[in-house]
Amino acid sequence: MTDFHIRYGSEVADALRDGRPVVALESTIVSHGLPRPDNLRVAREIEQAVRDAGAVPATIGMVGGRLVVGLDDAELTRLATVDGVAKLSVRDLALAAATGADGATTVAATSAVAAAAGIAVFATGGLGGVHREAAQTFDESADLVTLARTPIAVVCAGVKSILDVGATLERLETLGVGVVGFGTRRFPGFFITDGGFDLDWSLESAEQVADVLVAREQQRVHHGGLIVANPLPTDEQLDPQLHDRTLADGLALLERDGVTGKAVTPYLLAHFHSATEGASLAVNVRIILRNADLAARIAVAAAARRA
Ligand code: PSU
Ligand code: MN
Repeated sequence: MTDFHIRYGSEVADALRDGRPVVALESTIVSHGLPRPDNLRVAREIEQAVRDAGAVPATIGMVGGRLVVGLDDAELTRLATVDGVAKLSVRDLALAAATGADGATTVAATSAVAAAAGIAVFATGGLGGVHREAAQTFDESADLVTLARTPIAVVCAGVKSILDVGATLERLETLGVGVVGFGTRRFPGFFITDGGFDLDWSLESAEQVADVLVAREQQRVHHGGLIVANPLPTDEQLDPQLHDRTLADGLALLERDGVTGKAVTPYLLAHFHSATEGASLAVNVRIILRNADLAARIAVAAAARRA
């Protein structure tokens, strides 16, 4: 019989067995979110940032139909460089496995797989959310509903301003997903420090975030996710005026080219990267590296509390 079980990288398997800190990483930002050839370099840098902070990176993806937690360098290279890598949400995982596909996991799929693997912390750039035309299109990322039922802490820089940020926060509240600002009470806007909305909760240290994870485990009441919103310092954000201009142009191009559905996020990201001549890419990379570092520190603190 064909074996579709999750395959673990050996380093990840050892760390999970020994209760050492592990941080899950997604592959959609590598295959669809960042331009080649920078994507492979950045993918490796993200893993290194996790290691530098004392945790083991577990990049998750699908290679030839096999779901892998802890891609090795050859597998990472394959997902970063070959054409036709599918963008996989949770609902696609079994379909892609049965058809032997190469696939990159979104925040939704990565969260679900990581939680199934017993990994409690996940670092990414930005979350998917409610799209601006959602009142007509119903386009809301499966990231939201998946986090409602998945016990994982996702470190991100909020949601991109290409989305309807206010509506996304409302949906997170409805869905029962915890949201906390790291060192801030303002929800970050990915490329920009301040996404324009207040948060109810703020924490100042990785140890405090780890306490939230422990509290949830001990209370056994809330079984959903926690979004740890980690803003860029203002001096590292994309120039807000450049950001607003680029966004307005990108939304107009989206309309002109008739781009819809799951192609919207990659399309707008590519537009930002080309229209800002790399400035948004540099900011995007900084976001991910900072989030990888914070996620690793949270995983380290959580492992120490469980020991
Ligand atoms: N945010 C980024 N880069 C990305 C994504 C989000 O900065 O590449 C990806 C993530 O994998 C996220 C997905 O889960 O886009 C959301 O896509 P959709 O809106 O189709 O659910
Ligand atoms: Mn969508």
